[in-house]
Amino acid sequence: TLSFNLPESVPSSPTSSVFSDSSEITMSSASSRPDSTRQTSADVAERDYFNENPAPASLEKYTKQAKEFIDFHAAAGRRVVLVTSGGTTVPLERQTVRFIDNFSAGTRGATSAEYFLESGYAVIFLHRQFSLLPYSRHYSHATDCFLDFLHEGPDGSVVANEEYQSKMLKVLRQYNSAKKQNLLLTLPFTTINDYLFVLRSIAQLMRPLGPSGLLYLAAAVSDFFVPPERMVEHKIQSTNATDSQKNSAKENVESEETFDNFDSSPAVPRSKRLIVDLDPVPKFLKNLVDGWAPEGMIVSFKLETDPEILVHKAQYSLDRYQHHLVIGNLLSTRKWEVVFVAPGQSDKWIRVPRRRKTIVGKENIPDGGEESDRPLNPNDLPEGE
Ligand code: PAZ
Repeated sequence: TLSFNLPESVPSSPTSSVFSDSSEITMSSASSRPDSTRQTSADVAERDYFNENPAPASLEKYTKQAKEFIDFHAAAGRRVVLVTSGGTTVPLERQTVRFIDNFSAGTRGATSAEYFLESGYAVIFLHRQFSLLPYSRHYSHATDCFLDFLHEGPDGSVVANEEYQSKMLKVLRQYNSAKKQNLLLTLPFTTINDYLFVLRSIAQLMRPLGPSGLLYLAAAVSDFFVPPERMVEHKIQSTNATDSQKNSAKENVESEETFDNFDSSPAVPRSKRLIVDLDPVPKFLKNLVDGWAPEGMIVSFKLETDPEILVHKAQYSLDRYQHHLVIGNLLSTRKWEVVFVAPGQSDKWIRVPRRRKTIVGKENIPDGGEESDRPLNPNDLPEGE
């Protein structure tokens, strides 16, 4: 998680610096926006995707909640950040029994949201349902069960265990303070489709905020999905037990005919395998930068597993989408180090010692963190995480 050193007031010009001294990265509004009347391939992809895929049932409700939240904080001159967090699912069936998922627990997003609140932002937390949430994250996944933090007091009340009390009180106060001031709006999603619809809607609502609206895209978003025309209604079957009921003998062919040597498991007839055919999810970062929130400050994340390609991919993303900052991280070291890749800046690695558990900004580094121009070797890390 990164904590930003922020200016006291909402910036009035489209250029503002939200990073501290040597971590400073100047964020300026993307300069060369395309002519708004011209239809680009990104516009066509957007139109097609949002026409062909069903809007989630919650879209209207979330849009209304987000609008009220944004209007409320804009009127108070407060900066607003949209933090996206957690993984998106890719359903394989309309009545979904099976889906593809990814590793993300929402640690980055939930922790970052706390730092943004501490820095004076109002936070819209668009997160994967049941992933980590700001404040409760300290307890929800920290032991086998949150009840391990509690015991019964002599008078029959529920009491926090002695060793957790001071930290729990601090976290509880921060949480209550955020709630009381209406500074945190949490909106859950599950599928990639829910995520994209709500992201677009909120990003568009943030447009009037200009550069005091920050989009911090930490969610692990699927690159592939099953398009609606190829998605089956019911649970995919693994046997032909229902074929005779459903079909004539013609369709009830489950035989060696469909056997092939298509891949490395020819011992299993193709008809018995589940072959999943996915389309690419359109890359909507371009649409977000150019159309949904063109004056907003946009920070995206790039996750890789191969250290050799991380910075290149982050740079590629920045060149392609022309936004303000890409934060790169490797799966194996993401809790201890990240790299900042920003226009006109040299790449900057920020890391903390493993025991610290979060990546923070420079102010918080002195107890052991450091900055450098090269990544850690994941093999050098101590055992543990
Ligand atoms: O949720 P988490 O803390 O386990 O992981 C965070 C993260 C690695 C998903 C995030 O830092 C990130 O890189 N998000 C973008 C992933 C992507 O390239 O799509």
